[in-house]
Amino acid sequence: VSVATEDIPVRMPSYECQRITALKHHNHRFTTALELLEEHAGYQGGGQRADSRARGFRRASCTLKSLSHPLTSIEQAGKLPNIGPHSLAVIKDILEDGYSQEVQDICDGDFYNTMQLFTGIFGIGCSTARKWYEKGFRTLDDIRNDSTITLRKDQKIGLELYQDLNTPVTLAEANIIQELVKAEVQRLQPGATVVLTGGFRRGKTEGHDVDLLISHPTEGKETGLLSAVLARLRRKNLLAYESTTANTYDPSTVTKKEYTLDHFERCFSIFKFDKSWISSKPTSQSPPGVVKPGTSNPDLPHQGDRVSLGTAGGSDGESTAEKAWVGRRVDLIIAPASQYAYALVGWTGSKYFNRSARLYAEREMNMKLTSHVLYDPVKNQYLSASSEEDVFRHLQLPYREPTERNC
Ligand code: DCP
Ligand code: MG
Repeated sequence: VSVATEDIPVRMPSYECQRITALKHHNHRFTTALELLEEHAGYQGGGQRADSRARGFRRASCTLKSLSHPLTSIEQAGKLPNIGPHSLAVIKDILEDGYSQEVQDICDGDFYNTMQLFTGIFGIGCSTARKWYEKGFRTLDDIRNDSTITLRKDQKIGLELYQDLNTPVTLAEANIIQELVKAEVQRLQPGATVVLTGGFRRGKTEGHDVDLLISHPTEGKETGLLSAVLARLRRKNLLAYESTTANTYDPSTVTKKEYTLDHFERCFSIFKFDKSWISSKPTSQSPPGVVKPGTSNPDLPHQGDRVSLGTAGGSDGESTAEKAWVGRRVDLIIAPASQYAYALVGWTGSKYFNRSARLYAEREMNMKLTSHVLYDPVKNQYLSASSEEDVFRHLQLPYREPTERNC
Protein backbone atom coordinates (compact mmCIF):
# COMPACT_ATOMS: atom_id res chain seq x y z
CA VAL A 1 0.00 0.00 0.00
CA SER A 2 1.51 3.31 -0.97
CA VAL A 3 1.00 6.32 1.25
CA ALA A 4 1.23 9.83 -0.17
CA THR A 5 4.00 11.78 1.57
CA GLU A 6 1.57 14.49 2.64
CA ASP A 7 -0.39 11.93 4.65
CA ILE A 8 2.59 10.94 6.78
CA PRO A 9 2.33 12.79 10.08
CA VAL A 10 5.19 15.24 10.42
CA ARG A 11 7.07 15.37 13.68
CA MET A 12 9.34 18.30 13.45
CA PRO A 13 11.21 19.73 16.45
CA SER A 14 10.42 23.39 16.92
CA TYR A 15 13.96 24.73 17.46
CA GLU A 16 15.70 25.26 14.13
CA CYS A 17 18.99 24.08 15.67
CA GLN A 18 17.43 20.64 16.28
CA ARG A 19 16.70 20.18 12.60
CA ILE A 20 18.57 19.87 9.34
CA THR A 21 18.17 22.92 7.12
CA ALA A 22 19.95 22.63 3.78
CA LEU A 23 20.38 25.33 1.13
CA LYS A 24 18.47 23.26 -1.40
CA HIS A 25 15.04 22.16 -0.29
CA HIS A 26 11.55 21.44 -1.63
CA ASN A 27 9.64 24.59 -0.81
CA HIS A 28 11.34 27.57 -2.44
CA ARG A 29 8.09 28.91 -3.85
CA PHE A 30 6.82 29.48 -0.31
CA THR A 31 10.09 30.44 1.37
CA THR A 32 10.95 33.13 -1.17
CA ALA A 33 7.60 34.82 -0.49
CA LEU A 34 7.87 34.46 3.29
CA GLU A 35 11.40 35.86 3.36
CA LEU A 36 10.34 38.82 1.27
CA LEU A 37 7.62 39.48 3.85
CA GLU A 38 10.27 39.15 6.55
CA GLU A 39 12.47 41.69 4.81
CA HIS A 40 9.53 44.06 4.27
CA ALA A 41 8.44 43.77 7.91
CA GLY A 42 12.00 44.54 8.98
CA TYR A 43 11.90 47.76 6.96
CA GLN A 44 8.96 49.09 8.99
CA GLY A 45 9.59 51.16 12.06
CA GLY A 46 8.22 49.99 15.37
CA GLY A 47 11.12 48.36 17.18
CA GLN A 48 10.52 45.01 18.79
CA ARG A 49 7.03 44.52 17.37
CA ALA A 50 8.27 44.89 13.81
CA ASP A 51 11.22 42.61 14.59
CA SER A 52 8.99 39.92 15.97
CA ARG A 53 6.65 40.18 12.97
CA ALA A 54 9.65 39.77 10.69
CA ARG A 55 10.88 36.82 12.72
CA GLY A 56 7.47 35.16 12.46
CA PHE A 57 7.79 35.00 8.67
CA ARG A 58 11.35 33.77 8.96
CA ARG A 59 10.46 30.97 11.34
CA ALA A 60 7.68 29.79 9.05
CA SER A 61 10.12 29.83 6.16
CA CYS A 62 12.70 27.85 8.18
CA THR A 63 10.11 25.20 8.94
CA LEU A 64 9.32 24.73 5.26
CA LYS A 65 13.04 24.57 4.44
CA SER A 66 13.41 21.65 6.84
CA LEU A 67 10.48 19.75 5.36
CA SER A 68 11.62 16.63 3.50
CA HIS A 69 9.09 17.01 0.67
CA PRO A 70 7.09 19.71 -1.11
CA LEU A 71 4.19 21.05 0.90
CA THR A 72 0.94 20.23 -0.88
CA SER A 73 -1.86 21.01 1.53
CA ILE A 74 -2.79 23.73 3.97
CA GLU A 75 -3.90 21.08 6.49
CA GLN A 76 -0.38 19.78 6.63
CA ALA A 77 1.08 23.28 6.98
CA GLY A 78 -1.22 23.81 9.96
CA LYS A 79 0.37 20.86 11.76
CA LEU A 80 3.92 22.14 11.37
CA PRO A 81 5.67 24.13 14.11
CA ASN A 82 6.22 27.93 14.02
CA ILE A 83 3.80 28.78 11.23
CA GLY A 84 1.62 31.64 12.43
CA PRO A 85 -1.75 32.73 10.99
CA HIS A 86 -0.31 35.36 8.62
CA SER A 87 2.26 32.97 7.16
CA LEU A 88 -0.40 30.30 6.89
CA ALA A 89 -2.63 32.66 4.88
CA VAL A 90 0.25 33.41 2.50
CA ILE A 91 0.97 29.71 2.07
CA LYS A 92 -2.72 29.11 1.37
CA ASP A 93 -2.72 31.78 -1.36
CA ILE A 94 0.31 30.26 -3.01
CA LEU A 95 -1.17 26.76 -2.84
CA GLU A 96 -4.46 27.93 -4.32
CA ASP A 97 -3.45 30.65 -6.78
CA GLY A 98 0.21 29.98 -7.38
CA TYR A 99 1.18 33.37 -5.94
CA SER A 100 0.44 35.79 -3.09
CA GLN A 101 -1.19 39.10 -3.97
CA GLU A 102 0.20 40.63 -0.77
CA VAL A 103 3.76 39.79 -1.80
CA GLN A 104 3.09 40.99 -5.34
CA ASP A 105 1.83 44.36 -4.06
CA ILE A 106 4.90 44.80 -1.88
CA CYS A 107 7.20 44.02 -4.82
CA ASP A 108 5.38 46.51 -6.99
CA GLY A 109 5.46 49.24 -4.34
CA ASP A 110 7.80 52.18 -3.92
CA PHE A 111 8.49 51.56 -0.25
CA TYR A 112 10.01 48.10 -0.54
CA ASN A 113 12.10 48.92 -3.58
CA THR A 114 13.40 52.20 -2.17
CA MET A 115 14.25 50.59 1.16
CA GLN A 116 16.14 47.84 -0.64
CA LEU A 117 18.05 50.42 -2.63
CA PHE A 118 18.96 52.57 0.39
CA THR A 119 19.77 49.78 2.84
CA GLY A 120 22.09 48.45 0.12
CA ILE A 121 24.37 51.39 0.91
CA PHE A 122 27.16 50.19 3.20
CA GLY A 123 26.68 51.88 6.58
CA ILE A 124 22.97 52.71 6.08
CA GLY A 125 20.47 50.95 8.33
CA CYS A 126 16.69 50.75 8.17
CA SER A 127 15.96 53.89 10.17
CA THR A 128 18.07 56.22 8.00
CA ALA A 129 16.72 54.59 4.84
CA ARG A 130 13.16 55.07 6.09
CA LYS A 131 13.81 58.70 7.00
CA TRP A 132 15.03 59.34 3.45
CA TYR A 133 12.08 57.49 1.99
CA GLU A 134 9.71 59.62 4.06
CA LYS A 135 11.48 62.78 2.84
CA GLY A 136 10.59 61.69 -0.69
CA PHE A 137 13.99 60.42 -1.82
CA ARG A 138 13.79 57.54 -4.27
CA THR A 139 17.16 57.28 -6.02
CA LEU A 140 20.83 57.28 -5.04
CA ASP A 141 21.21 60.58 -6.87
CA ASP A 142 18.53 62.10 -4.62
CA ILE A 143 20.92 61.37 -1.74
CA ARG A 144 24.07 62.42 -3.56
CA ASN A 145 22.51 65.75 -4.59
CA ASP A 146 20.98 66.75 -1.27
CA SER A 147 23.21 69.29 0.45
CA THR A 148 21.49 68.85 3.84
CA ILE A 149 22.69 65.26 4.18
CA THR A 150 26.02 64.68 5.87
CA LEU A 151 27.34 61.18 5.42
CA ARG A 152 29.88 59.33 7.53
CA LYS A 153 33.04 58.05 5.91
CA ASP A 154 31.68 54.50 5.60
CA GLN A 155 28.42 55.75 4.07
CA LYS A 156 30.29 57.93 1.57
CA ILE A 157 32.30 55.00 0.33
CA GLY A 158 29.13 52.90 0.42
CA LEU A 159 27.57 55.29 -2.09
CA GLU A 160 30.73 55.51 -4.16
CA LEU A 161 31.15 51.75 -4.40
CA TYR A 162 27.42 50.99 -4.51
CA GLN A 163 27.62 48.84 -7.65
CA ASP A 164 30.61 46.85 -6.41
CA LEU A 165 29.17 46.19 -2.98
CA ASN A 166 25.79 45.18 -4.36
CA THR A 167 27.29 42.67 -6.75
CA PRO A 168 27.46 39.37 -4.86
CA VAL A 169 30.89 38.13 -3.80
CA THR A 170 31.58 34.80 -5.47
CA LEU A 171 33.09 31.78 -3.74
CA ALA A 172 36.12 32.04 -6.04
CA GLU A 173 36.70 35.63 -4.91
CA ALA A 174 36.17 34.69 -1.26
CA ASN A 175 38.76 31.90 -1.56
CA ILE A 176 41.30 34.26 -3.09
CA ILE A 177 40.77 36.81 -0.32
CA GLN A 178 41.05 34.08 2.32
CA GLU A 179 44.34 32.85 0.82
CA LEU A 180 45.65 36.38 0.58
CA VAL A 181 44.87 37.15 4.23
CA LYS A 182 46.17 33.75 5.35
CA ALA A 183 49.51 34.36 3.63
CA GLU A 184 49.88 37.71 5.42
CA VAL A 185 48.76 36.33 8.78
CA GLN A 186 51.07 33.32 8.63
CA ARG A 187 54.02 35.42 7.59
CA LEU A 188 53.50 37.41 10.78
CA GLN A 189 52.56 34.51 13.02
CA PRO A 190 53.36 30.99 11.75
CA GLY A 191 50.73 28.47 12.77
CA ALA A 192 47.93 31.03 12.83
CA THR A 193 44.67 29.98 11.14
CA VAL A 194 42.36 31.89 8.81
CA VAL A 195 39.02 30.24 8.13
CA LEU A 196 36.31 31.31 5.70
CA THR A 197 33.11 31.35 7.76
CA GLY A 198 29.62 32.86 7.27
CA GLY A 199 27.47 31.78 4.36
CA PHE A 200 30.37 30.40 2.31
CA ARG A 201 31.17 27.86 5.04
CA ARG A 202 27.51 26.80 4.94
CA GLY A 203 27.93 25.97 1.25
CA LYS A 204 26.68 29.17 -0.35
CA THR A 205 28.43 30.05 -3.60
CA GLU A 206 27.66 33.78 -3.27
CA GLY A 207 27.49 36.17 -0.36
CA HIS A 208 27.36 39.83 0.56
CA ASP A 209 30.74 39.72 2.26
CA VAL A 210 33.72 37.55 3.22
CA ASP A 211 33.84 36.57 6.91
CA LEU A 212 37.33 35.48 7.99
CA LEU A 213 37.92 34.06 11.45
CA ILE A 214 41.54 34.39 12.55
CA SER A 215 43.06 32.50 15.45
CA HIS A 216 46.17 30.73 16.73
CA PRO A 217 46.30 27.39 18.57
CA THR A 218 48.45 28.99 21.26
CA GLU A 219 46.34 31.42 23.27
CA GLY A 220 47.85 34.88 23.26
CA LYS A 221 49.64 34.58 19.93
CA GLU A 222 46.63 36.20 18.25
CA THR A 223 47.28 39.42 20.19
CA GLY A 224 48.41 42.27 17.96
CA LEU A 225 47.89 40.21 14.83
CA LEU A 226 45.00 42.24 13.40
CA SER A 227 46.74 45.60 13.42
CA ALA A 228 49.91 44.05 11.98
CA VAL A 229 47.98 42.35 9.18
CA LEU A 230 46.08 45.54 8.40
CA ALA A 231 49.36 47.46 8.23
CA ARG A 232 50.67 45.01 5.63
CA LEU A 233 47.46 45.14 3.59
CA ARG A 234 47.47 48.93 3.76
CA ARG A 235 51.07 49.03 2.56
CA LYS A 236 50.09 46.94 -0.44
CA ASN A 237 47.24 49.34 -1.14
CA LEU A 238 44.65 46.58 -0.80
CA LEU A 239 42.22 48.39 1.48
CA ALA A 240 39.61 50.91 0.35
CA TYR A 241 38.11 51.17 3.85
CA GLU A 242 38.77 49.78 7.31
CA SER A 243 37.22 50.23 10.72
CA THR A 244 38.55 48.30 13.67
CA THR A 245 36.90 47.70 17.02
CA ALA A 246 38.84 46.41 20.00
CA ASN A 247 38.07 43.25 21.94
CA THR A 248 35.58 44.14 24.66
CA TYR A 249 34.88 40.63 25.91
CA ASP A 250 34.40 40.43 29.65
CA PRO A 251 33.53 36.93 30.92
CA SER A 252 31.94 38.31 34.08
CA THR A 253 29.12 39.87 32.02
CA VAL A 254 28.23 36.66 30.19
CA THR A 255 24.79 36.37 31.77
CA LYS A 256 23.78 39.83 30.60
CA LYS A 257 21.46 40.31 27.63
CA GLU A 258 23.96 42.25 25.53
CA TYR A 259 25.42 39.08 24.04
CA THR A 260 23.36 38.88 20.87
CA LEU A 261 26.42 40.33 19.17
CA ASP A 262 29.92 39.30 20.06
CA HIS A 263 32.80 41.27 21.48
CA PHE A 264 35.77 40.06 19.48
CA GLU A 265 38.42 42.33 18.08
CA ARG A 266 37.37 42.81 14.48
CA CYS A 267 37.74 44.89 11.37
CA PHE A 268 35.00 45.78 8.92
CA SER A 269 36.80 46.46 5.70
CA ILE A 270 36.48 46.90 1.98
CA PHE A 271 39.20 45.18 -0.02
CA LYS A 272 40.36 46.33 -3.40
CA PHE A 273 39.96 43.11 -5.32
CA ASP A 274 42.06 43.37 -8.47
CA LYS A 275 39.99 42.35 -11.46
CA SER A 276 42.94 40.51 -13.02
CA TRP A 277 43.09 38.06 -10.10
CA ILE A 278 40.03 36.29 -11.37
CA SER A 279 40.25 36.80 -15.11
CA SER A 280 40.39 33.59 -17.12
CA LYS A 281 43.26 34.86 -19.25
CA PRO A 282 46.48 32.92 -18.69
CA THR A 283 48.39 36.15 -18.06
CA SER A 284 46.25 37.07 -15.06
CA GLN A 285 48.03 38.20 -11.94
CA SER A 286 47.62 36.34 -8.69
CA PRO A 287 46.99 38.19 -5.48
CA PRO A 288 50.19 39.36 -3.86
CA GLY A 289 51.89 37.06 -1.42
CA VAL A 290 49.49 34.15 -1.83
CA VAL A 291 52.01 31.71 -3.19
CA LYS A 292 55.44 31.29 -1.70
CA PRO A 293 58.42 32.28 -3.82
CA GLY A 294 60.14 29.47 -5.65
CA THR A 295 57.00 27.93 -7.11
CA SER A 296 57.17 27.30 -10.80
CA ASN A 297 53.92 28.95 -11.84
CA PRO A 298 54.95 31.78 -14.20
CA ASP A 299 51.72 33.70 -13.50
CA LEU A 300 52.70 34.41 -9.95
CA PRO A 301 54.30 37.65 -8.87
CA HIS A 302 57.55 37.57 -6.94
CA GLN A 303 57.30 38.24 -3.27
CA GLY A 304 57.24 41.96 -2.73
CA ASP A 305 55.89 42.73 -6.19
CA ARG A 306 53.53 45.63 -6.16
CA VAL A 307 50.07 44.97 -7.44
CA SER A 308 48.83 47.17 -10.18
CA LEU A 309 45.62 48.72 -8.96
CA GLY A 310 45.27 51.18 -11.80
CA THR A 311 45.23 54.90 -11.31
CA ALA A 312 41.85 55.31 -9.73
CA GLY A 313 41.14 55.10 -6.05
CA GLY A 314 37.76 54.72 -4.41
CA SER A 315 38.22 56.40 -1.08
CA ASP A 316 40.13 59.49 -1.99
CA GLY A 317 37.78 61.21 -4.35
CA GLU A 318 39.40 60.09 -7.60
CA SER A 319 37.19 58.76 -10.35
CA THR A 320 36.22 55.15 -9.81
CA ALA A 321 34.89 54.74 -13.33
CA GLU A 322 37.88 52.86 -14.70
CA LYS A 323 39.39 51.47 -11.59
CA ALA A 324 41.15 48.13 -11.92
CA TRP A 325 39.60 46.69 -8.80
CA VAL A 326 36.24 45.75 -7.37
CA GLY A 327 35.34 46.67 -3.79
CA ARG A 328 34.63 43.60 -1.64
CA ARG A 329 33.35 43.66 1.94
CA VAL A 330 35.58 41.66 4.24
CA ASP A 331 35.15 41.11 7.99
CA LEU A 332 38.25 40.03 9.90
CA ILE A 333 37.54 38.58 13.35
CA ILE A 334 40.14 37.61 15.91
CA ALA A 335 39.28 34.77 18.29
CA PRO A 336 41.56 33.52 21.10
CA ALA A 337 42.10 29.73 21.08
CA SER A 338 39.95 29.07 24.17
CA GLN A 339 36.92 30.73 22.52
CA TYR A 340 37.61 29.51 19.00
CA ALA A 341 35.04 26.67 18.79
CA TYR A 342 32.24 28.97 19.98
CA ALA A 343 33.41 31.73 17.63
CA LEU A 344 33.40 29.26 14.73
CA VAL A 345 29.82 28.17 15.46
CA GLY A 346 28.73 31.80 15.91
CA TRP A 347 30.41 33.09 12.75
CA THR A 348 29.28 30.15 10.65
CA GLY A 349 25.66 30.97 11.47
CA SER A 350 23.21 31.24 10.07
CA LYS A 351 21.97 34.13 12.14
CA TYR A 352 18.73 32.19 12.73
CA PHE A 353 20.57 29.01 13.58
CA ASN A 354 22.43 31.00 16.24
CA ARG A 355 19.27 32.56 17.51
CA SER A 356 17.58 29.21 17.92
CA ALA A 357 20.65 27.59 19.50
CA ARG A 358 20.83 30.40 22.05
CA LEU A 359 17.14 30.17 22.86
CA TYR A 360 17.41 26.40 23.09
CA ALA A 361 20.43 26.66 25.41
CA GLU A 362 18.59 29.10 27.65
CA ARG A 363 15.17 27.46 27.78
CA GLU A 364 15.97 23.77 27.46
CA MET A 365 19.43 23.55 29.03
CA ASN A 366 19.37 26.55 31.37
CA MET A 367 22.69 27.66 29.91
CA LYS A 368 24.02 30.78 28.26
CA LEU A 369 25.47 30.35 24.77
CA THR A 370 27.46 33.13 23.08
CA SER A 371 30.12 33.28 20.36
CA HIS A 372 32.68 33.31 23.19
CA VAL A 373 31.57 30.65 25.61
CA LEU A 374 28.89 28.34 27.00
CA TYR A 375 28.11 29.08 30.61
CA ASP A 376 26.27 26.88 33.07
CA PRO A 377 24.96 29.15 35.85
CA VAL A 378 23.85 26.22 38.04
CA LYS A 379 27.35 24.77 38.20
CA ASN A 380 28.85 28.25 37.74
CA GLN A 381 31.02 26.73 35.05
CA TYR A 382 32.33 27.76 31.65
CA LEU A 383 32.21 24.68 29.45
CA SER A 384 35.33 24.40 27.37
CA ALA A 385 35.08 23.24 23.77
CA SER A 386 37.87 22.46 21.35
CA SER A 387 35.65 21.73 18.36
CA GLU A 388 32.17 22.50 17.03
CA GLU A 389 31.24 18.92 17.92
CA ASP A 390 32.03 19.71 21.57
CA VAL A 391 29.65 22.68 21.47
CA PHE A 392 26.79 20.53 20.15
CA ARG A 393 27.61 17.78 22.66
CA HIS A 394 27.48 20.20 25.61
CA LEU A 395 24.04 21.28 24.40
CA GLN A 396 22.91 17.68 23.88
CA LEU A 397 22.12 18.48 20.27
CA PRO A 398 22.88 16.13 17.39
CA TYR A 399 25.85 17.51 15.45
CA ARG A 400 24.91 19.47 12.34
CA GLU A 401 27.35 20.12 9.53
CA PRO A 402 27.65 23.79 8.52
CA THR A 403 25.68 22.98 5.33
CA GLU A 404 22.81 21.81 7.55
CA ARG A 405 22.61 25.13 9.42
CA ASN A 406 21.03 27.17 6.63
CA CYS A 407 17.93 28.33 8.46
N1 DCP B 1 25.74 36.76 12.73
C1 DCP B 1 24.80 36.64 13.75
N2 DCP B 1 23.95 37.66 14.03
C2 DCP B 1 23.97 38.79 13.30
C3 DCP B 1 24.89 38.94 12.26
C4 DCP B 1 25.77 37.90 12.00
O1 DCP B 1 24.76 35.61 14.42
N3 DCP B 1 23.11 39.76 13.59
C5 DCP B 1 26.67 35.64 12.44
C6 DCP B 1 25.96 34.56 11.69
C7 DCP B 1 26.33 34.83 10.27
C8 DCP B 1 27.75 35.34 10.42
O2 DCP B 1 27.74 36.06 11.63
O3 DCP B 1 26.24 33.67 9.48
C9 DCP B 1 28.20 36.20 9.28
O4 DCP B 1 27.33 37.31 9.12
P1 DCP B 1 26.83 37.76 7.70
O5 DCP B 1 25.94 38.93 7.89
O6 DCP B 1 27.98 37.94 6.78
O7 DCP B 1 25.91 36.54 7.24
P2 DCP B 1 26.17 35.41 6.19
O8 DCP B 1 27.61 35.22 5.91
O9 DCP B 1 25.42 34.24 6.70
O10 DCP B 1 25.41 35.95 4.91
P3 DCP B 1 26.02 36.58 3.55
O11 DCP B 1 26.17 35.41 2.64
O12 DCP B 1 24.99 37.53 3.07
O13 DCP B 1 27.29 37.25 3.86
MG1 MG C 1 28.83 36.79 5.25
